[in-house]
Amino acid sequence: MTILLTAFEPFGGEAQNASLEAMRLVPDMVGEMRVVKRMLPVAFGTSAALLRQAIEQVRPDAVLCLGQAAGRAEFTPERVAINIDDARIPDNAGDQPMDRPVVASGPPAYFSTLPVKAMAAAMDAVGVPASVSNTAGTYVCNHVMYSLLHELATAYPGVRGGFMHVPMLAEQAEAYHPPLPGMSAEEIARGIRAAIVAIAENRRDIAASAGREH
Ligand code: PCA
Repeated sequence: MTILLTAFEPFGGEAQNASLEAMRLVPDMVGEMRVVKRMLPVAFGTSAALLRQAIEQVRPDAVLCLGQAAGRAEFTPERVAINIDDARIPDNAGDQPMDRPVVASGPPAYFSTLPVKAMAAAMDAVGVPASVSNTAGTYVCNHVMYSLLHELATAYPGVRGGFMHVPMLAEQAEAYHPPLPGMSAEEIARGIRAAIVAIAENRRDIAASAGREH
């Protein structure tokens, strides 16, 4: 089995992106999964097209896109992507869409087709905190997740895909006042490895509660 793993370049004035630094530490084989890595730009205009090209070249069995979530203390496999681009800050190309659909004729939302609950449980089991998230935001990460799931649903039936946000690196997080939660790149890579194993081992998600009141 092959998994396409993507991470983002730095954005928002940061010199690093935790997803990219951690992805670099993930080995090319994780259990039975061959891991093919690609970096995506933090740009509404080009990120989805580059992801589509990568899927066409690699022909993976599953796709896991990674992004950094400043302020989150846990790994958060995302349950859902919504059909909206609404940017608080410009992307790296200077684009700042407001209430623009990701795909004009697309459905309002797509659910992840990765086993998000099994991924969270597997990460917890190796000692990295994780929980299922019900919002990927409305910035480039949600844009990429929605674009991915639309592409898989329309052109690659049977290929599973989804998105996971990871915490910031400790050195990035320390620069904030008050400091944000952070982890080492090694620890983030450990979580990503556990998530990949869970994807390989769980064709269907586990039955577990991951609900929230808000
Ligand atoms: N995080 C941003 C975009 C790139 C990244 O790593 C997001 O959550 O949308």
